[in-house]
Amino acid sequence: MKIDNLLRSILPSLLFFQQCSSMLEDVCAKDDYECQHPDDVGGIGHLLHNKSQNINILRRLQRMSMLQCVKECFTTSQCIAINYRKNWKLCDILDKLPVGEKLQNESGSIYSKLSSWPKSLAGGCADKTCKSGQKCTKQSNGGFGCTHVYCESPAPTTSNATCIETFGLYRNLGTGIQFKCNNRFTIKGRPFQICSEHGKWKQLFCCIEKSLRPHDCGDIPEHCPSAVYTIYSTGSSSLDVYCDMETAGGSWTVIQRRIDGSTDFYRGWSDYEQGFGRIDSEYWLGNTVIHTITSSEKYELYIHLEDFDGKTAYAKYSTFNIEESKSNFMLHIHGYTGTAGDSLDYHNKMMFTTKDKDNDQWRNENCADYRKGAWWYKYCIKSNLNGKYGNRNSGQIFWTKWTKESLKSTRMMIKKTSEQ
Ligand SMILES: [Ca+2]
Repeated sequence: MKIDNLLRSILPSLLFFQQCSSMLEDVCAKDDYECQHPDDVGGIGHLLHNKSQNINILRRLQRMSMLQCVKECFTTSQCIAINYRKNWKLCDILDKLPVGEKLQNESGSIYSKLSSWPKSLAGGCADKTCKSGQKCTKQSNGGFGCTHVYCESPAPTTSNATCIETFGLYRNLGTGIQFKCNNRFTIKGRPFQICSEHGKWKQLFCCIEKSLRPHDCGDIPEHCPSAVYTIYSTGSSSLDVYCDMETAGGSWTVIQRRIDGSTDFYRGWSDYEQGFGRIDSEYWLGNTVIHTITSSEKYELYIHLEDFDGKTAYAKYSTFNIEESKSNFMLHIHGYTGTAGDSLDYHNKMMFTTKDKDNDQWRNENCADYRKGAWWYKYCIKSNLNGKYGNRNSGQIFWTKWTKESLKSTRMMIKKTSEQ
C-alpha cells in the first residue's frame, strides 16, 4: 500500500522529465553587480548558490527579478522552490525534488526554497489554492482566480523523434521541448512541443518517412501540421503543394491560394496549365495536375473565402473534377453545401478561359481579359477567384452569392472522398 502511494507520487514526475535536459552556460559579467552579488538582491529568503534542481520544473520564465520569481512560485500550484539565474533573468518554478534525487552543481544558479520566504509575498493569492497546472491571478473584477500556466500531464510521447532539449525558450512560443526526427524521417513544421494556454500539450511538428510518396495530402499522417509537402500525383515526378491539415477535418490538397496579391494571376493558358506562384504563399497548382488528380479517383472541393473585415465563409462540393487539356479543362462540380452560397454552379460544365484562349460564351469579348484573370467563364461570372487582387473596391476576386465586394483571401482545396 505504502509502496503503491510512493510510486504514484514519483511516477508522474519521472514520466514528465524522461525526455532530456537543457544546458545553460554561465555568462555572469565581472562588472555586473547584481549577478556577482545575488545575496544583496535576494535579501530575505535562504539562497543556495551554484545549485539547481533540473527535474520537476513546472515552468520556466524569462526577464524576471528574483523577487518576481519567488512571487510566481507562491502563486503557482505545487511550487515549493525556485532556480534563479540572475545573469539570464531566468526563473524556474519547481515542484518537489523526488525522493532519492539531489540538487546538482551549476555555476551561476541559485536555488531557494519557498518556505524560507515570507508568505506575504503571495499577496491576495495567499489564501487561494489552485489546482495542479494552474496559478492564482488577479481577475478583472478585483478578485482572485486560477488560470492554466503549465501542463500538469506528461508531454505526450512522440513517434520517430528524439528530444534535444526540455524547457528551452523559443521565440514566439515560450517554453517548450525541442525534438529532432530520427534517421529515415524528415521533419515537417517547427520541431517543438509547447504547453498551450489551456494547459494541454501541443505538437507543432511531425516526422514523416523519407520514403513516403504521398499521392496527395490525404496520404500525409493526420497529426502533421499544415505545411508544404512533396506529393507524387503524376507518376514519377514530384510536386510541392500546400496541405491544409486543420480546416474541416484536414488532409486538403490546396490547388489555389490568394492572400496578399504578391503573385500575378493575369496570365496565359500555358501558365495556368502548368501552374505558377509560390507554394508557401499565392499559387495556382496547375490545370494538368488538377485534372490528373481529380480524374484518378472521386474528389470533393472545399473553397474557403475571407473578406476585408476578416469574416469567412465556405462552399463545399461533394464532387469535383476537370477534364483534360484538349477538352479545355471543362469544370464538373456537384453537391453544394456551405455558408457562402453556390456561385460555382453557374460555371459548371464551362471550359477554362485565359486572356489568350477564349472558351467563354461572350461572343465578342474575352471574359478573362475583361475580368483580369482566368476561370471557367460563362457570360461572364458569378464567381472568379483568380481575378485581379486589390482592396474591396478595386479587386476582382468575386463570390457574388456571398458578397459583391472583392475578397481578401481565398483557398481552393481538394480531398479524396471516402465514397467511391
Ligand atoms: Ca468570348
